[in-house]
Amino acid sequence: MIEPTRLGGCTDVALFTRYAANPILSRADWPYPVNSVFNAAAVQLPDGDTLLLCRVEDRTGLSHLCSARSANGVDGWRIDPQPTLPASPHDFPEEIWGIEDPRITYLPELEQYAIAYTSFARGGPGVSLALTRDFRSFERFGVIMPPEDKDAALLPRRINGYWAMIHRPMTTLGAHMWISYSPDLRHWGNHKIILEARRGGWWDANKIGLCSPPIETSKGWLTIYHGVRQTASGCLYRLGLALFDLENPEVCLQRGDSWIFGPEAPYERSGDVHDVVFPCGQTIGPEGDTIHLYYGAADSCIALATGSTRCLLAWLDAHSETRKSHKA
Ligand code: BMA
Repeated sequence: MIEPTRLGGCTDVALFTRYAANPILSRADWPYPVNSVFNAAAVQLPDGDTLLLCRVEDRTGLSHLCSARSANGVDGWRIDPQPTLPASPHDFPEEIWGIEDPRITYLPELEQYAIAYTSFARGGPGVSLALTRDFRSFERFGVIMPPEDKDAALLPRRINGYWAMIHRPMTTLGAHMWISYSPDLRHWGNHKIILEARRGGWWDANKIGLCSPPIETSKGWLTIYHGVRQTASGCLYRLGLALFDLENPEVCLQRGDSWIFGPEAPYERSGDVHDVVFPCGQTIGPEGDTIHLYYGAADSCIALATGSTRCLLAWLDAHSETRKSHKA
């Protein structure tokens, strides 16, 4: 668990610093022909390597997942020579149009990594789950949240005896973040809204969704989410912060009032889909504070930005809607 030791000395102007040599991975790096690589899950493996499980869109337009490993998490990526986790529509028809946007959570109780990802078929996007120990063989659970649902990640431990998963169903209520619980990772229930998209002119009006898996800190689950604003020239994807209670993650303790990161660099502003920053994973530095945030940029490449857990918590203290309703 990460302790916020010192809350002073943080700049609230730039909470994340882009890596100077961004993007760190793009289609030119791929060992087989692809259209784009983006929206990667991230995890630090026991041998110290950073593993990115990248969404790769091939030239059929459909996506699969492919691993890239690096000793420093920045360069020297070793990319699997073929798809690591291809869609498997024969056994899982909900994957007929591919699989997308994974999030990885290590589950110490099972000594396995849980990968929540979007499976895409005629009914729309749903949430599927797979477990793995090594990112080479996978136990696939199939679809665990039916369409339309996406942007899912598990919490790393049970809450009151149940696994917990944050996800984003589309309902008649809108595109809000929900939490659901399961005794066995297969059967999910007790669904509750935990954070709502705001309305009107807000930066996170229209749609919100979880980005990377929440970070466990002593103050709560520090959560980066994306907010979508529809404009006359398309959607703008930006990032915001919220903090949820450690033992009752249905309770939003704080929600930032403005976005903390948005498309500015050329590789974020222009690509297959303009004006998108979309993180699905992060690793935490050995000192327990530095966040290495891996994000898809403009649905075309993978970029890296670095921040501080301590500073994000300090910023939330200064800029959140604490004690106000988290609804707009
Ligand atoms: C979202 C997801 C992401 C994508 C983003 C922008 O709905 O599908 O995979 O990066 O749109 O196109």
